Amino acid sequence: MQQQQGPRGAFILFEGVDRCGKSTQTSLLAKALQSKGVAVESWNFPDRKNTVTGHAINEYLAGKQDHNDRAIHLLFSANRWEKSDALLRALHSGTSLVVDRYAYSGVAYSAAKALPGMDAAWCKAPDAGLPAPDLVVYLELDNAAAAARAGFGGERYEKAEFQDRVRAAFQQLKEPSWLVVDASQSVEQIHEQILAEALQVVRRCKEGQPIQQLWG
Ligand code: Z5A
Ligand code: MG
Repeated sequence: MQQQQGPRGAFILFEGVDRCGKSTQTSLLAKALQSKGVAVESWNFPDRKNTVTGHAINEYLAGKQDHNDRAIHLLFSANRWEKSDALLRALHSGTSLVVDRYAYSGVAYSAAKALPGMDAAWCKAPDAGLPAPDLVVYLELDNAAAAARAGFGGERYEKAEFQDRVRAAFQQLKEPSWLVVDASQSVEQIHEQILAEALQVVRRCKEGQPIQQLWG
């Protein structure tokens, strides 16, 4: 993987269980950074539209197509690898990326299935070497608060009991560097906490902080 020095954009990632507010905060942060003159794009994973794997993933999540559990895990990972060159190009061109879900969701949702031979170490392996985010914002929301939000859709993983296991899997993945935010606060309160940290990360990346690799 190409490693360049010099000014670059920042890779800021939102993770968390369903309905914790990732898409809401991704969009707010991208707009706020843009209004402060930062070149920024918002991305989300899985990319269901612009990739070879996206159609298969979409059919799987919609429950229209079944897949072997290891195979679908590898497809989600391949979906990230498919976008990794474009992701690096964007960062090196000076564009910051605000990203909704990435490899941590990949591990958490697959490990939550608790299948023999598919522990977190197995789940992490195919994503090793991907560009690592410069900041992971984890939106923490408990069961009761999540349940009070707009209802689940009809997708495969949108079941309360499964979401509990996903939450537990995220707890295992948490790293000390993550910005953990109480997602039961108001949209604006959450946004303000994240914006301050994001601006510092954007500054450090502009100063040439090197891009790391997962799970290095
Ligand atoms: N998946 C996987 O298995 N493996 C992988 O590698 C990857 C993903 C990358 C993708 O779903 C699915 O793929 C997901 C994981 C799996 N499976 N599930 N389940 P997605 O990301 O496309 O899901 P989504 O439709 O965007 O839903 P979400 O991510 O669960 O929601 P969210 O983005 O976190 O929340 P939101 O849409 O911003 O907000 C939800 C609602 O709450 C909405 O009505 C908001 O207006 C409201 N909201 C937001 N913030 C607040 C606050 N602060 N207070 C009150 N209400 C709020
Ligand atoms: Mg979302």
